[in-house]
Amino acid sequence: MVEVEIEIPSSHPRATSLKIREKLIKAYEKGLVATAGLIAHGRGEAFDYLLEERTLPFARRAERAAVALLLKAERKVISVNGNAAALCAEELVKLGRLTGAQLEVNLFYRSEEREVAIEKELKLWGASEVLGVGAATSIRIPELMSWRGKVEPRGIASAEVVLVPLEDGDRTAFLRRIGKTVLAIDLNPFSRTAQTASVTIVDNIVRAVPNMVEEARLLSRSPEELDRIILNYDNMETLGEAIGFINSRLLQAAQEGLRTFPKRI
Ligand code: PTJ
Repeated sequence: MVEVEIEIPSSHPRATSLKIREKLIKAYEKGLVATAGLIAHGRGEAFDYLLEERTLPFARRAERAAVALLLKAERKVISVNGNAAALCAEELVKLGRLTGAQLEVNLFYRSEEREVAIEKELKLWGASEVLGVGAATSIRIPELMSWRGKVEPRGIASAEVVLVPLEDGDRTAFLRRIGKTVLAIDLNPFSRTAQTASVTIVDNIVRAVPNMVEEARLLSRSPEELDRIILNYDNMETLGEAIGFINSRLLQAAQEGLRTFPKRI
């Protein structure tokens, strides 16, 4: 099927959201994104809509805590799937460089072609090494039924801290059970990933990762801050605030009528 490319004028009220969709579709056509990745994005969009499509204070706090944990850890990995590579490869590479974290391709819908396409994309943005590609993923975590169980010994298998941007359910709980600190980026605060991560960033990956890059620049200049940030962080509070925000937004809409909900439309 041949589809017509559309020009999105910046004056369009949904321009940012539409441009993100276009980016994802292009990456899908290049073989980076799984078909289900397009559906997953739609679920994320629905939550982002309720979160006013902006980084809320609880998300910024989680982003700062996640970066502090990355900076403190000796062995840390940023797990990269198709959607993450499509939406913020450049920023993920920067975050890896600033925090010393390795990048590892880890896919639910694994195929050699997608592994290589994602590796190529990350290298295009300056990654010197990308783990998790081809035969290097020699360890199979038996408790994880999906292809996500295929990991690299030098990477996720031995990391203390793993950042999982945009993820399906099982892996986070398992990684926590075996003692790893898991940092998740997930717009859905009800998801199993969000509920089981050590730090849950309820924010769109397209805002969260650039914010984390900014935090990494700031915090690497004040390492004495890291312990305090980590100690004061409470993930249950973050999840409570995220759900509370959605709840109050819906309540307001119910009380005042749809005219005020959402304000941007
Ligand atoms: O590339 P692969 O093969 O590893 O597959 C990746 C997908 C995303 C298809 C796979 O992990 C999957 O099926 O994920 P789920 O179960 O749909 O979960 C994705 C979660 O990410 C959902 O909770 C969404 O709300 C959330 N999400 C979607 N888009 C974004 C997001 N969170 C942050 N930023 C987004 N842009």
